Amino acid sequence: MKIIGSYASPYVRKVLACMVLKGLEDYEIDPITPFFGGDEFDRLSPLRRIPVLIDGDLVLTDSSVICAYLDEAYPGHKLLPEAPADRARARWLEEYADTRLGDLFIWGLFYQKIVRPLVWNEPTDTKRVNQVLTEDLPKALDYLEGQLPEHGFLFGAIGLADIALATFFRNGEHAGFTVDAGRWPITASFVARTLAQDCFDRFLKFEQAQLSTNPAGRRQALLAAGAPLAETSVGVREPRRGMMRL
Ligand SMILES: N[C@@H](CCC(=O)N[C@@H](CS)C(=O)NCC(=O)O)C(=O)O
Repeated sequence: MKIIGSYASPYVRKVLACMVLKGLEDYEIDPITPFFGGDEFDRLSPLRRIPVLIDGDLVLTDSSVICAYLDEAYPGHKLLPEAPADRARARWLEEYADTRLGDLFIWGLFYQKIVRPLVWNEPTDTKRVNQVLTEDLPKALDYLEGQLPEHGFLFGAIGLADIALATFFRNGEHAGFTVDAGRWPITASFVARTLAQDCFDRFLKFEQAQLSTNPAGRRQALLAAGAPLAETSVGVREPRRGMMRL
């Protein structure tokens, strides 16, 4: 199996964590950021987004589609609970995470504080960051505080919904955000517990190698950290704008 996408992406991390739970550990990765994808990336990922999963002849994009495929195509740990109402709730929380937490943590914080200055040489939109930190994220955390379990995971054993939610908080951490445990104790402990699981923890060293190096030194740093890098890449040197947003 091949994954295209950076270890620093929450959606890539979600897929990799699900692969660990399914016991699918034999993979190679082309850890590009979407803005550095070339023409071949365009062909594989029509929305110019990561992750892409290549499994034999099958090429899939979108983390939710990929995780659903992995759960249906491969045996082992079930990513979704059995009961229809639980399955529906798990899918909703995955959708809430991908859409709303993605908007806040990725476009509102991580993109503003890390990608804009580094990739585009543009200043952080501090007004947007402040709006996220003071109004939008607190509202999302109020909602999660009423949804998450005080102990353990959402539906018994750890699964897709837990992973889909927790992954965004890792990007929050990379952008300097931590949950205020005094105000949102259930969410803070859920996030800490979930991110401490091996299916997340094992990738942290690759994320750090990815984020602490410039493009010239990145491949070497990732190899030194033990990342199973693909021999070839669909990456290019000059960044290209995505098609979904500016
Ligand atoms: N719904 C997609 C979202 C993927 C996504 O937005 N990935 C980001 C990287 S974290 C990306 O590729 N952004 C580039 C863009 O939207 O132009 C999924 O779940 O895979």
